[in-house]
Amino acid sequence: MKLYLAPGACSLASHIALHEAGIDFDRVTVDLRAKRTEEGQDFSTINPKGYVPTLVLDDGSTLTENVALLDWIAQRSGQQLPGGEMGRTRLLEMLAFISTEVHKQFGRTFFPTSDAEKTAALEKASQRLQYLAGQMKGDYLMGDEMTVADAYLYVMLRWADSKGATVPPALQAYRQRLEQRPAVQLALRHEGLDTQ
Ligand SMILES: N[C@@H](CCC(=O)N[C@@H](CS)C(=O)NCC(=O)O)C(=O)O
Repeated sequence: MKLYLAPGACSLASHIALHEAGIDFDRVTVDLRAKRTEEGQDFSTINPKGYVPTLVLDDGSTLTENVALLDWIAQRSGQQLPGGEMGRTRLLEMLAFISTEVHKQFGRTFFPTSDAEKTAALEKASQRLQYLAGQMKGDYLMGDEMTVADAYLYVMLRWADSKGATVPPALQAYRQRLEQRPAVQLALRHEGLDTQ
């Protein structure tokens, strides 16, 4: 199995979740501007959408979209998902919120058409982080155990810091807790990142 990633990009969420799950995989770094892999391949031949994360499974099939990869990792490992009859549904609800309501706002700050657009996006992202801080159910977003949603939110918190969104104190402490985890440290090391 191969995970195509770019350092510090949203693919870091699946990278962390795969390590948390103890799943064996190879990593391939993609230059997102040139759309080439470190192996010299034209990335569009691997994922015509042109973005990471992309997971090529052992049967050669390709899986894309953060929500799908994170759900697949949770289902495959039977870990990092909340329990109970509604566990998976609640997980998908959380992943969809992070993807479409938080990630999307940060996406607008990477290539804003104006300062006003960037400010508006950061304001929305800050509001949504505030909402998530109020949703925390324990040490992690969905309870006392880490789920794949935490891996995704962790990446959003890194972006929030680098872009200047407001991160509530509860989420700052939560980020530090996540950074104590060996799987998070390993993924950061592999991507050449630190905890700042
Ligand atoms: N809808 C996709 C979006 C993924 C995405 O935004 N990936 C970014 C990195 S965080 C990317 O590869 N951008 C390069 C591009 O779109 O050309 C998902 O949720 O997986």
